[in-house]
Amino acid sequence: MKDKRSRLWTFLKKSLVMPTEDSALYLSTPQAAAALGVSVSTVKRWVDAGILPAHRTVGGHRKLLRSEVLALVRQGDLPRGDLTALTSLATTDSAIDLEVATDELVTALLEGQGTEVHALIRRVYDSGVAIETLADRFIAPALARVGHGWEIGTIDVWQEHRGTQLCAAALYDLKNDLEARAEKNRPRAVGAAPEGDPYLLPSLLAQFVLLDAGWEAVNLGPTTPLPSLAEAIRELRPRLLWLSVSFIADESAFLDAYKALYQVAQRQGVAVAVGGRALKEPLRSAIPYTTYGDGLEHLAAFARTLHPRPKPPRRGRPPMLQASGHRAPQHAN
Ligand code: B12
Repeated sequence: MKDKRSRLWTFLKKSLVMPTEDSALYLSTPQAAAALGVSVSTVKRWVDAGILPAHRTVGGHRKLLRSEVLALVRQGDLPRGDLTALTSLATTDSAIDLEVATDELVTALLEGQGTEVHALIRRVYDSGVAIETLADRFIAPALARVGHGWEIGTIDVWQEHRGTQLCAAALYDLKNDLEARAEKNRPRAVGAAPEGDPYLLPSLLAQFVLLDAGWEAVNLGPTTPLPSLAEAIRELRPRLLWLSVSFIADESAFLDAYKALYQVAQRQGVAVAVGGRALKEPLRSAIPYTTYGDGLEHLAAFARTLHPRPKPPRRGRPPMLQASGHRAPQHAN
């Protein structure tokens, strides 16, 4: 236990330490070139053209704010090279080991350590891990282990509730980052978990995956009556509906309500993405849908086919500029 704690603290100290030196905040042009997988002269050209925000040292060298470059890479506006150069601890640390991070998250969730949960989730996100990977390979496996604790009787239901709330609070903090990069005229998605399904995180994470993929994503959350979700489709006119189903109280009532909802979606040309632990065979083959996924990586891939992100600029050639000096958004809708 002591060993686990000390590993947790080493991990967290790295996350919580505020960088005081320039080297922790800024990238040199060779570091930025390695991170983006382009040549140093390309980085310099992009800086001079205003594509990459940069600052000058007293000696006149270009230096780039690490967090700004990371934000641009996340937006899909720049190529990805070796992303470890972009993490705030890149000078001393290598890429995140998701298995180690998951162990630490389980400990923090079971002990109810909100600050640690927050720091761990933030650190994984800041390392450049995609939201869908964070969901499928970090949060979901950590909670599966919390659920196992309940199954074997080492924890109680209140600890499951507390763990869920701690994850949700940390995730809401990332939402501001995702919303800050929202583009005008992005397509809309609406989603929820059905009536009687109390699970908060699956639908919340589906929303975040879609926000990160450039959608306006409206999450109606747990226990949403399906006729009301149909009303929301009529009113909000989304291009995509997601339904996350973790618990079904009455299967035949669910089937009837779901089929009515699907008809509304179909009439309005809305794609329907479904998933969640309760949609197992044979139920899944009894329902119509546009796409089904075991995980949110599948939802992200599907969302990208409906609304592709802009292509990264070709190596060595800067993209088109707006009058402001920033890259013109290339979304069609
Ligand atoms: C937290 C929790 C609860 C909390 C929920 C709190 C809340 N507000 O959310 C509470 C305490 C209410 C609860 C209650 C119960 N729970 Co519970 N719970 C969990 C726990 C620990 C975590 C669930 C979670 O949030 N996971 C995180 C999400 C992100 O992961 P996920 O659900 O796997 O979702 C992934 C995929 O399904 C998919 N996905 C999900 N939605 C969508 C949507 C789309 C479009 C796509 C493409 C993909 C997709 O991607 C996600 C990310 O990878 C799980 C353990 C586990 N293995 O998950 C047990 C678990 C689900 N619960 C279980 C049980 C038995 C119960 C109870 C019956 C008993 C109890 N524990 O009190 C009740 C039933 C209540 C009810 N009416 O359903 C069992 C279910 C066993 C089974 N055979 O199904 C589990 C597996 C625990 C266990 N190991 O036994 N639970």
